[in-house]
Amino acid sequence: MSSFVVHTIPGSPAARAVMAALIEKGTEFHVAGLVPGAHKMEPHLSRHPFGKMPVLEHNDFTLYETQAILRYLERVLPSPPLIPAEPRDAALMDQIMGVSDWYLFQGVNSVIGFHRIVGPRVMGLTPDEAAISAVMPRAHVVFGELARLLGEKDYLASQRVTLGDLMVAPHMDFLSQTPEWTALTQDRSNLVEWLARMNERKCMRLTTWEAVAQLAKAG
Ligand SMILES: N[C@@H](CCC(=O)N[C@@H](CS)C(=O)NCC(=O)O)C(=O)O
Repeated sequence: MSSFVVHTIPGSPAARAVMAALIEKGTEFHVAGLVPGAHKMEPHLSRHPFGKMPVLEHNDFTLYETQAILRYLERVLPSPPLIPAEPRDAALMDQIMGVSDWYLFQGVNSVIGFHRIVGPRVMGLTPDEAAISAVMPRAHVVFGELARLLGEKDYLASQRVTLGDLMVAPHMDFLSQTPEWTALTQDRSNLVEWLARMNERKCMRLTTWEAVAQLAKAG
């Protein structure tokens, strides 16, 4: 029987994208929960030499890097499709996945999400307001571009949900819980509506931090 295992610390937006894809595909999976710090030690380093999450195990196959995992899931679980058939929509989805990795995650959510949510919740840290302020100009560029790409559509790359939405939504859900969200979404109400649309989907409802913590406990 086919089995999917996601290795992660609960709360990881990247792991949430992978679990969301599995849920969109209607496929069962297990969460192998890591405690903070365990991702920098064996046995996790043998799964992921860079000490990050998520890692997907599918039977005897182990894979890391969120984009690679998402595209692998699309190949082994083609239905329902999460990559548009139309070449330009597919290219826009790829572009959005790149924006998510390089601009939304790195330098925006890695700073705001860390200082506002992960640091205080996991490490008892106080938010570094100067670090947050410093990334706000970049965050506005990212939000402006995502709002432009979304336009009047229901989803970021096409009228149907794609891997691009599944990568971006977990980061945006983090940011929506911070005081910076109001300024970042001012005059970008399409992004607020899109996130509400995403958060109504089962794939987001079943992968909140708390829900994943429960799944990790259940093994
Ligand atoms: N490029 C990697 C990035 C993975 C990544 O940075 N994951 C975060 C959680 S969302 C992580 O492992 N953070 C812990 C750390 O960097 O020590 C991917 O797409 O999978």
